[in-house]
Amino acid sequence: MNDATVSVGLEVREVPWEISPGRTVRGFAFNGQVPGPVIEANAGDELLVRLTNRLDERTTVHWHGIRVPAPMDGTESVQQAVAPGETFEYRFVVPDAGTYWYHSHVNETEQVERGLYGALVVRGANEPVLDDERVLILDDLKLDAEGNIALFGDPQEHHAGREGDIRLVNGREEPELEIAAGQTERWRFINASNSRYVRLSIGGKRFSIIGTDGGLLPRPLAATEVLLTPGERYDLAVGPFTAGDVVALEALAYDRGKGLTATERFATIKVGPAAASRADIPAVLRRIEPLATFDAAPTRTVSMKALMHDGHHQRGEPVRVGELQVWDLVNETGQDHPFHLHGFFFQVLDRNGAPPPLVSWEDTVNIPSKERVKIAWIADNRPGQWMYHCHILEHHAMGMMAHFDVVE
Ligand SMILES: [Cu+2]
Repeated sequence: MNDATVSVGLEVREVPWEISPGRTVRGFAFNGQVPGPVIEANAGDELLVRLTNRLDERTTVHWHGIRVPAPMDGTESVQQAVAPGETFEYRFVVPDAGTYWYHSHVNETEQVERGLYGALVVRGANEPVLDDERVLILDDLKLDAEGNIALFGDPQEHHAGREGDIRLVNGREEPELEIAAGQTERWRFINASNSRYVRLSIGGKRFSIIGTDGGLLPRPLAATEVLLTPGERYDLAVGPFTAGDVVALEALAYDRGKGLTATERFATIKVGPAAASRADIPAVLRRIEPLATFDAAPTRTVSMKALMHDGHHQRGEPVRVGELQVWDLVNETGQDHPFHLHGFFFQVLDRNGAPPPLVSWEDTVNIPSKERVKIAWIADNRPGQWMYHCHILEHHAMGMMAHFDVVE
């Protein structure tokens, strides 16, 4: 593959966002659409994004999961937020294949809820062959009695996170999806919700998990459900189905510490006439070297309780380039928190006393209430200021975050 430059213009402005036929809310959009355009590149390409802000408020774009240089991370600690009428140029290489996303990182609770998010798909040289591929961005929306996006800053949301009753796939309320019988497709799922956990089920049918946040797994993993917390991605090989089947794409009941939810539908899958399949998913997808063993001693403990209660301006100890980090993420609180590390991938070593079934690269991991998750990572040579935070956007806004430096 020849490394190329992919140039994209992103204009942010207010738009009427039609979430279902005849039902429109006041959205914020990249290039007039929610989600924003799918940005596609090959691993090694340079991405050049010219962001123009036509909102009445400041904004930035964070490239969630991409190993960008620190000044390109899109947070207010590494750049000045882009003022109304101004432009900013993001320029970086996308080194790793996978399903990523981009989203606002200023006044996120409102800007992301109003639609400032989109997918960034990076392809590698040896991708499995499937019959088709689609990006499915899951989201929800909280409306008031008049059908407008509900006011922001409800004190209840600070603690529990903002959840709405409208469930969206690619910006549309409970759409119908079509797939040909006999075919197996790659569905790249992204959870762009402010705080909704999605315990995803496809009518209870079996699928294969082939990728997570940081690209392909070592091998496909059969499953009938997968938990997508805010910020996370999963690539699934879905199908084959039988002609005439109608299957619900839904979230199963889950309790993230605010009560057990009901099973809720995101979309309906209608299976059309059969088509020939060329899907070929190899038994081995790629090789991932483990960074550390299951029982590696932690080099640092990160307490979700401290992160949640100590408020803004927390600083973690610096991280030295090339040094193994083993972080024990401890959640003493009464609710789950999705922990997101900016700019670097980690491997989960130990989830409450057991290793995960496969080694994988992640940038976001759920830390269930009263549990602990041990992760390992090594900073490659991208010094600068970085951060980690809870990806429940209301928790992040409340200050559930910390900055740290990567130093040479
Ligand atoms: Cu949280």
